[in-house]
Amino acid sequence: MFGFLRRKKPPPPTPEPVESASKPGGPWPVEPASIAAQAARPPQPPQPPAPSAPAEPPRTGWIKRLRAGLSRTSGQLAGLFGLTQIDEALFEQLEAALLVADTGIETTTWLLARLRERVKKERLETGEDVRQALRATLTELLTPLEAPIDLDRSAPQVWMVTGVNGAGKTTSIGKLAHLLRREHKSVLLAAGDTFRAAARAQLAEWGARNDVAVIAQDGGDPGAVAFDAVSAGIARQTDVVMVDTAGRLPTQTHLMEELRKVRRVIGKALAGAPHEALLVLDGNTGQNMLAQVAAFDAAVALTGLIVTKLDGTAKGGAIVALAHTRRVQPIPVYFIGLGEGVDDLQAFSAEEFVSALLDPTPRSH
Ligand SMILES: Nc1nc2c(ncn2[C@@H]2O[C@H](COP(=O)(O)OP(=O)(O)OP(=O)(O)O)[C@@H](O)[C@H]2O)c(=O)[nH]1
Ligand SMILES: [Mg+2]
Repeated sequence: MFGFLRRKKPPPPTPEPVESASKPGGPWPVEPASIAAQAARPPQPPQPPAPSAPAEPPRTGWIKRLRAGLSRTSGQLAGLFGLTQIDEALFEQLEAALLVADTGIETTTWLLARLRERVKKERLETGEDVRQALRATLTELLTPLEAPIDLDRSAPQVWMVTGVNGAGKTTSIGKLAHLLRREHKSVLLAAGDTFRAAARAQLAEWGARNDVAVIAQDGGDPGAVAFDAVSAGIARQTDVVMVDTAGRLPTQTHLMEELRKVRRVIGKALAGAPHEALLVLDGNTGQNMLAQVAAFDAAVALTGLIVTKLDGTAKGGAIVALAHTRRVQPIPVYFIGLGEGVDDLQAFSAEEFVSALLDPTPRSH
Protein backbone atom coordinates (compact mmCIF):
# COMPACT_ATOMS: atom_id res chain seq x y z
CA MET A 1 0.00 0.00 0.00
CA PHE A 2 1.05 3.59 -0.59
CA GLY A 3 1.08 4.36 3.09
CA PHE A 4 4.78 5.17 3.20
CA LEU A 5 4.21 8.86 2.85
CA ARG A 6 2.56 9.30 6.14
CA ARG A 7 5.00 8.20 8.77
CA LYS A 8 8.38 7.70 7.22
CA LYS A 9 11.18 10.18 7.24
CA PRO A 10 12.33 11.96 4.11
CA PRO A 11 15.25 10.77 2.03
CA PRO A 12 18.39 12.71 1.32
CA PRO A 13 17.86 14.91 -1.76
CA THR A 14 19.37 12.59 -4.37
CA PRO A 15 17.54 11.24 -7.41
CA GLU A 16 18.62 7.64 -6.75
CA PRO A 17 16.29 5.33 -4.87
CA VAL A 18 17.32 5.05 -1.26
CA GLU A 19 16.25 3.12 1.79
CA SER A 20 12.74 4.20 2.75
CA ALA A 21 13.56 4.59 6.39
CA SER A 22 16.18 7.22 5.84
CA LYS A 23 18.51 8.42 8.51
CA PRO A 24 17.41 11.22 10.79
CA GLY A 25 19.01 14.60 10.38
CA GLY A 26 18.23 15.09 6.69
CA PRO A 27 16.82 18.43 5.67
CA TRP A 28 13.12 18.62 6.33
CA PRO A 29 11.00 20.26 5.30
CA VAL A 30 12.69 21.07 2.02
CA GLU A 31 12.32 24.78 1.44
CA PRO A 32 10.01 25.61 -1.46
CA ALA A 33 11.99 26.55 -4.56
CA SER A 34 11.14 26.93 -8.18
CA ILE A 35 11.42 23.88 -10.40
CA ALA A 36 13.86 25.66 -12.65
CA ALA A 37 16.08 26.67 -9.77
CA GLN A 38 16.06 23.15 -8.37
CA ALA A 39 16.60 21.52 -11.74
CA ALA A 40 19.49 23.82 -12.51
CA ARG A 41 21.20 22.93 -9.28
CA PRO A 42 23.58 19.98 -9.37
CA PRO A 43 22.78 17.27 -6.81
CA GLN A 44 23.80 18.54 -3.39
CA PRO A 45 24.89 16.52 -0.39
CA PRO A 46 22.53 16.89 2.56
CA GLN A 47 23.14 20.28 4.11
CA PRO A 48 23.27 20.82 7.86
CA PRO A 49 20.41 23.00 9.03
CA ALA A 50 21.11 26.71 9.33
CA PRO A 51 21.85 27.76 12.91
CA SER A 52 18.77 29.98 12.95
CA ALA A 53 16.53 27.08 11.87
CA PRO A 54 17.16 24.10 14.11
CA ALA A 55 16.16 20.73 12.70
CA GLU A 56 12.76 19.53 13.82
CA PRO A 57 10.97 16.23 13.36
CA PRO A 58 9.82 16.05 9.71
CA ARG A 59 6.14 15.72 10.43
CA THR A 60 6.19 18.65 12.83
CA GLY A 61 7.64 20.82 10.09
CA TRP A 62 4.99 19.62 7.67
CA ILE A 63 2.16 20.37 10.08
CA LYS A 64 3.57 23.82 10.78
CA ARG A 65 3.59 24.59 7.08
CA LEU A 66 0.06 23.28 6.65
CA ARG A 67 -1.00 25.44 9.57
CA ALA A 68 0.69 28.47 8.00
CA GLY A 69 -1.01 27.71 4.68
CA LEU A 70 -4.45 27.60 6.27
CA SER A 71 -3.82 30.48 8.65
CA ARG A 72 -6.35 32.73 6.94
CA THR A 73 -9.14 30.46 8.03
CA SER A 74 -7.72 29.44 11.38
CA GLY A 75 -7.17 33.14 12.13
CA GLN A 76 -10.84 33.87 11.38
CA LEU A 77 -12.03 31.01 13.54
CA ALA A 78 -9.61 31.42 16.43
CA GLY A 79 -11.21 34.57 17.79
CA LEU A 80 -14.60 32.92 18.10
CA PHE A 81 -13.77 30.19 20.54
CA GLY A 82 -12.47 32.32 23.39
CA LEU A 83 -16.02 33.13 24.48
CA THR A 84 -17.11 31.94 27.85
CA GLN A 85 -20.66 31.33 26.79
CA ILE A 86 -22.46 30.11 23.75
CA ASP A 87 -25.01 32.42 22.21
CA GLU A 88 -26.61 33.10 18.85
CA ALA A 89 -23.88 35.60 17.98
CA LEU A 90 -21.28 32.81 18.15
CA PHE A 91 -23.21 30.71 15.63
CA GLU A 92 -23.65 33.72 13.36
CA GLN A 93 -19.95 34.52 13.42
CA LEU A 94 -19.09 30.90 12.89
CA GLU A 95 -21.41 30.77 9.90
CA ALA A 96 -19.78 33.85 8.40
CA ALA A 97 -16.26 32.47 8.98
CA LEU A 98 -17.13 29.11 7.39
CA LEU A 99 -18.68 30.82 4.37
CA VAL A 100 -15.64 33.05 3.92
CA ALA A 101 -13.51 29.90 4.09
CA ASP A 102 -15.32 28.56 0.98
CA THR A 103 -17.25 25.90 2.86
CA GLY A 104 -20.40 26.77 0.91
CA ILE A 105 -23.95 27.27 2.11
CA GLU A 106 -25.00 23.62 2.05
CA THR A 107 -22.08 22.34 4.11
CA THR A 108 -22.02 25.34 6.45
CA THR A 109 -25.72 24.90 7.20
CA TRP A 110 -25.18 21.22 7.85
CA LEU A 111 -22.20 21.86 10.12
CA LEU A 112 -24.06 24.46 12.15
CA ALA A 113 -27.04 22.16 12.59
CA ARG A 114 -24.70 19.40 13.81
CA LEU A 115 -23.06 21.82 16.23
CA ARG A 116 -26.35 23.09 17.61
CA GLU A 117 -27.40 19.50 18.13
CA ARG A 118 -24.20 18.70 19.99
CA VAL A 119 -24.42 21.84 22.13
CA LYS A 120 -27.87 20.75 23.26
CA LYS A 121 -27.23 17.06 23.66
CA GLU A 122 -23.82 17.31 25.25
CA ARG A 123 -24.72 20.42 27.29
CA LEU A 124 -21.76 22.35 25.94
CA GLU A 125 -21.13 25.67 27.64
CA THR A 126 -18.12 27.53 26.30
CA GLY A 127 -16.61 28.58 23.01
CA GLU A 128 -13.85 26.07 23.65
CA ASP A 129 -16.47 23.30 23.93
CA VAL A 130 -17.82 24.37 20.54
CA ARG A 131 -14.33 24.31 19.05
CA GLN A 132 -13.85 20.75 20.28
CA ALA A 133 -17.25 19.74 18.92
CA LEU A 134 -16.46 21.29 15.53
CA ARG A 135 -13.08 19.58 15.59
CA ALA A 136 -14.68 16.18 16.19
CA THR A 137 -17.36 16.77 13.56
CA LEU A 138 -14.85 17.87 10.92
CA THR A 139 -12.47 15.02 11.66
CA GLU A 140 -15.30 12.52 11.34
CA LEU A 141 -16.38 14.15 8.09
CA LEU A 142 -12.90 14.25 6.54
CA THR A 143 -11.59 10.87 7.67
CA PRO A 144 -13.27 8.97 4.80
CA LEU A 145 -11.12 11.05 2.42
CA GLU A 146 -7.94 9.50 3.82
CA ALA A 147 -6.80 6.55 1.78
CA PRO A 148 -3.59 5.00 0.60
CA ILE A 149 -2.99 4.05 -3.01
CA ASP A 150 -2.58 0.31 -3.40
CA LEU A 151 0.91 -0.21 -4.78
CA ASP A 152 0.75 -3.98 -4.63
CA ARG A 153 -1.37 -4.46 -7.71
CA SER A 154 0.06 -6.25 -10.69
CA ALA A 155 2.50 -4.18 -12.70
CA PRO A 156 2.31 -2.01 -14.55
CA GLN A 157 -0.31 0.05 -12.92
CA VAL A 158 -1.35 3.14 -14.77
CA TRP A 159 -2.21 6.47 -13.17
CA MET A 160 -3.84 9.07 -15.32
CA VAL A 161 -3.47 12.63 -14.03
CA THR A 162 -6.05 15.27 -14.96
CA GLY A 163 -7.07 18.77 -13.97
CA VAL A 164 -7.61 22.34 -15.04
CA ASN A 165 -4.76 24.50 -16.33
CA GLY A 166 -2.03 25.17 -13.83
CA ALA A 167 -3.53 23.07 -11.02
CA GLY A 168 -0.19 21.36 -10.40
CA LYS A 169 -0.50 18.13 -12.42
CA THR A 170 3.01 17.98 -13.81
CA THR A 171 4.63 19.09 -10.56
CA SER A 172 2.64 16.50 -8.60
CA ILE A 173 3.69 13.78 -11.07
CA GLY A 174 7.32 14.81 -10.51
CA LYS A 175 6.89 14.63 -6.75
CA LEU A 176 5.13 11.28 -6.97
CA ALA A 177 7.88 9.88 -9.17
CA HIS A 178 10.34 10.87 -6.49
CA LEU A 179 8.29 9.21 -3.75
CA LEU A 180 7.81 6.05 -5.80
CA ARG A 181 11.52 5.82 -6.52
CA ARG A 182 12.09 6.01 -2.79
CA GLU A 183 9.94 2.91 -2.54
CA HIS A 184 12.13 1.22 -5.15
CA LYS A 185 9.34 1.28 -7.72
CA SER A 186 10.17 1.68 -11.36
CA VAL A 187 8.33 4.55 -13.00
CA LEU A 188 7.59 5.67 -16.53
CA LEU A 189 6.09 9.04 -17.39
CA ALA A 190 3.96 9.88 -20.41
CA ALA A 191 3.90 13.47 -21.66
CA GLY A 192 0.24 13.49 -22.61
CA ASP A 193 0.24 17.27 -22.86
CA THR A 194 1.20 17.26 -26.52
CA PHE A 195 0.08 20.83 -27.19
CA ARG A 196 2.98 22.63 -25.60
CA ALA A 197 6.69 21.91 -26.00
CA ALA A 198 7.25 23.57 -22.62
CA ALA A 199 4.97 21.03 -20.98
CA ARG A 200 7.03 18.17 -22.40
CA ALA A 201 10.22 19.87 -21.29
CA GLN A 202 8.84 20.34 -17.79
CA LEU A 203 7.98 16.66 -17.47
CA ALA A 204 11.34 15.67 -18.98
CA GLU A 205 13.03 17.77 -16.31
CA TRP A 206 11.18 15.94 -13.55
CA GLY A 207 12.02 12.65 -15.26
CA ALA A 208 15.72 13.50 -15.33
CA ARG A 209 15.71 14.57 -11.71
CA ASN A 210 14.16 11.28 -10.67
CA ASP A 211 16.09 9.11 -13.09
CA VAL A 212 12.84 8.11 -14.77
CA ALA A 213 12.17 7.69 -18.51
CA VAL A 214 9.63 9.96 -20.20
CA ILE A 215 7.67 8.95 -23.29
CA ALA A 216 6.95 12.04 -25.36
CA GLN A 217 5.98 12.95 -28.88
CA ASP A 218 6.32 16.16 -30.82
CA GLY A 219 2.70 17.30 -31.10
CA GLY A 220 0.23 14.64 -32.12
CA ASP A 221 -2.41 12.74 -30.26
CA PRO A 222 -2.31 12.49 -26.46
CA GLY A 223 -4.03 9.11 -26.74
CA ALA A 224 -1.17 7.81 -28.88
CA VAL A 225 1.41 8.94 -26.32
CA ALA A 226 -0.56 7.28 -23.52
CA PHE A 227 -0.87 4.07 -25.58
CA ASP A 228 2.87 4.03 -26.31
CA ALA A 229 3.72 4.64 -22.68
CA VAL A 230 1.47 1.88 -21.37
CA SER A 231 2.81 -0.52 -24.01
CA ALA A 232 6.37 0.41 -23.02
CA GLY A 233 5.44 -0.06 -19.38
CA ILE A 234 4.18 -3.56 -20.14
CA ALA A 235 7.30 -4.43 -22.16
CA ARG A 236 9.65 -3.06 -19.50
CA GLN A 237 7.60 -4.43 -16.59
CA THR A 238 7.47 -0.97 -15.07
CA ASP A 239 5.70 -0.72 -11.74
CA VAL A 240 3.88 2.58 -12.30
CA VAL A 241 3.15 4.45 -15.53
CA MET A 242 1.94 8.01 -14.92
CA VAL A 243 0.19 9.77 -17.75
CA ASP A 244 0.28 13.58 -17.63
CA THR A 245 -2.49 15.38 -19.50
CA ALA A 246 -2.95 18.94 -20.70
CA GLY A 247 -4.89 21.30 -18.48
CA ARG A 248 -8.52 21.84 -19.50
CA LEU A 249 -11.66 23.45 -18.20
CA PRO A 250 -14.81 21.40 -17.65
CA THR A 251 -16.58 23.78 -20.03
CA GLN A 252 -14.27 22.86 -22.92
CA THR A 253 -16.36 19.94 -24.05
CA HIS A 254 -14.10 18.86 -26.89
CA LEU A 255 -11.14 18.69 -24.50
CA MET A 256 -13.16 16.76 -21.94
CA GLU A 257 -14.10 14.37 -24.75
CA GLU A 258 -10.40 14.03 -25.57
CA LEU A 259 -9.77 13.06 -21.94
CA ARG A 260 -12.40 10.33 -22.19
CA LYS A 261 -10.62 9.10 -25.28
CA VAL A 262 -7.25 9.01 -23.51
CA ARG A 263 -8.87 6.91 -20.81
CA ARG A 264 -10.35 4.51 -23.35
CA VAL A 265 -7.05 4.18 -25.19
CA ILE A 266 -5.23 3.39 -21.94
CA GLY A 267 -7.82 0.66 -21.34
CA LYS A 268 -7.16 -0.74 -24.80
CA ALA A 269 -3.42 -0.84 -24.17
CA LEU A 270 -3.95 -2.65 -20.88
CA ALA A 271 -7.21 -4.19 -19.69
CA GLY A 272 -8.27 -2.75 -16.35
CA ALA A 273 -6.16 0.39 -16.77
CA PRO A 274 -6.03 3.16 -15.74
CA HIS A 275 -5.90 1.90 -12.18
CA GLU A 276 -6.06 5.44 -10.89
CA ALA A 277 -7.76 8.40 -12.52
CA LEU A 278 -6.51 11.33 -10.48
CA LEU A 279 -7.76 14.89 -10.42
CA VAL A 280 -5.33 17.58 -9.31
CA LEU A 281 -7.06 20.51 -7.65
CA ASP A 282 -5.54 23.88 -6.83
CA GLY A 283 -6.27 24.38 -3.13
CA ASN A 284 -7.14 28.03 -3.82
CA THR A 285 -10.02 27.08 -6.05
CA GLY A 286 -12.87 27.62 -3.58
CA GLN A 287 -16.34 26.27 -4.25
CA ASN A 288 -15.55 25.72 -7.93
CA MET A 289 -13.66 22.68 -6.70
CA LEU A 290 -16.97 20.83 -6.42
CA ALA A 291 -17.86 21.54 -10.05
CA GLN A 292 -14.40 20.43 -11.19
CA VAL A 293 -14.70 17.16 -9.31
CA ALA A 294 -18.14 16.49 -10.76
CA ALA A 295 -17.05 17.25 -14.34
CA PHE A 296 -13.82 15.25 -14.29
CA ASP A 297 -15.54 12.40 -12.48
CA ALA A 298 -18.16 12.27 -15.21
CA ALA A 299 -15.44 12.21 -17.86
CA VAL A 300 -12.93 9.74 -16.43
CA ALA A 301 -14.47 8.16 -13.30
CA LEU A 302 -12.11 9.62 -10.72
CA THR A 303 -10.47 7.34 -8.18
CA GLY A 304 -8.61 9.98 -6.21
CA LEU A 305 -7.66 13.61 -5.72
CA ILE A 306 -4.50 15.59 -5.11
CA VAL A 307 -4.97 19.05 -3.61
CA THR A 308 -2.03 21.35 -4.25
CA LYS A 309 -0.93 24.80 -3.11
CA LEU A 310 -2.19 24.52 0.42
CA ASP A 311 0.95 26.45 1.35
CA GLY A 312 -0.35 29.72 -0.07
CA THR A 313 -3.61 31.51 0.45
CA ALA A 314 -5.90 28.48 0.43
CA LYS A 315 -8.81 28.63 2.83
CA GLY A 316 -9.51 24.92 3.14
CA GLY A 317 -13.30 25.06 3.38
CA ALA A 318 -13.83 23.65 -0.10
CA ILE A 319 -12.25 20.36 0.98
CA VAL A 320 -14.74 20.21 3.84
CA ALA A 321 -17.53 20.86 1.34
CA LEU A 322 -16.18 18.10 -0.88
CA ALA A 323 -16.20 15.67 2.02
CA HIS A 324 -19.75 16.62 2.93
CA THR A 325 -21.38 16.82 -0.48
CA ARG A 326 -19.80 13.55 -1.64
CA ARG A 327 -20.07 11.72 1.65
CA VAL A 328 -22.11 8.86 0.16
CA GLN A 329 -19.33 8.03 -2.29
CA PRO A 330 -16.23 9.86 -1.13
CA ILE A 331 -13.34 10.30 -3.54
CA PRO A 332 -10.16 10.04 -1.49
CA VAL A 333 -7.68 12.88 -1.25
CA TYR A 334 -4.54 10.81 -1.67
CA PHE A 335 -2.07 13.67 -1.33
CA ILE A 336 -1.77 17.34 -0.57
CA GLY A 337 0.90 19.68 -1.93
CA LEU A 338 2.58 22.31 0.22
CA GLY A 339 5.12 23.78 -2.16
CA GLU A 340 7.03 23.42 -5.38
CA GLY A 341 9.85 21.26 -4.04
CA VAL A 342 10.22 17.57 -4.66
CA ASP A 343 9.38 16.66 -1.06
CA ASP A 344 6.40 18.96 -0.81
CA LEU A 345 3.77 16.29 -1.34
CA GLN A 346 2.44 14.14 1.48
CA ALA A 347 -0.48 11.92 2.30
CA PHE A 348 -3.62 13.73 3.40
CA SER A 349 -4.46 13.35 7.07
CA ALA A 350 -7.88 14.46 8.30
CA GLU A 351 -6.56 14.92 11.80
CA GLU A 352 -3.71 17.16 10.69
CA PHE A 353 -5.91 19.15 8.34
CA VAL A 354 -8.52 19.84 11.01
CA SER A 355 -5.82 20.63 13.52
CA ALA A 356 -4.37 23.19 11.10
CA LEU A 357 -7.80 24.77 10.72
CA LEU A 358 -8.84 24.84 14.34
CA ASP A 359 -6.08 24.35 16.85
CA PRO A 360 -4.70 27.54 18.35
CA THR A 361 -1.22 26.15 19.04
CA PRO A 362 0.76 23.34 17.42
CA ARG A 363 -0.24 19.96 18.78
CA SER A 364 2.55 17.52 19.39
CA HIS A 365 2.28 14.23 17.52
N1 LIG B 1 3.12 26.87 -3.89
C1 LIG B 1 2.88 25.77 -4.58
N2 LIG B 1 3.03 25.78 -5.90
C2 LIG B 1 2.75 24.65 -6.59
C3 LIG B 1 2.30 23.46 -5.95
N3 LIG B 1 2.10 22.53 -6.91
C4 LIG B 1 2.42 23.12 -8.08
N4 LIG B 1 2.80 24.39 -7.89
C5 LIG B 1 3.20 25.39 -8.90
O1 LIG B 1 2.08 25.69 -9.71
C6 LIG B 1 2.50 26.01 -11.03
C7 LIG B 1 1.77 25.12 -12.02
O2 LIG B 1 2.17 23.79 -11.81
P1 LIG B 1 2.17 22.70 -12.95
O3 LIG B 1 2.60 21.42 -12.34
O4 LIG B 1 2.89 23.19 -14.15
O5 LIG B 1 0.61 22.65 -13.25
P2 LIG B 1 -0.12 21.84 -14.39
O6 LIG B 1 -1.43 21.46 -13.83
O7 LIG B 1 0.74 20.76 -14.90
O8 LIG B 1 -0.29 22.99 -15.48
P3 LIG B 1 -0.75 22.82 -17.03
O9 LIG B 1 -0.03 21.63 -17.55
O10 LIG B 1 -0.31 24.10 -17.64
O11 LIG B 1 -2.21 22.67 -17.02
C8 LIG B 1 4.01 25.79 -11.05
O12 LIG B 1 4.64 27.03 -10.87
C9 LIG B 1 4.26 24.90 -9.84
O13 LIG B 1 5.54 25.03 -9.31
C10 LIG B 1 2.14 23.49 -4.52
O14 LIG B 1 1.73 22.52 -3.86
N5 LIG B 1 2.43 24.66 -3.90
MG1 LIG C 1 1.35 20.36 -16.86
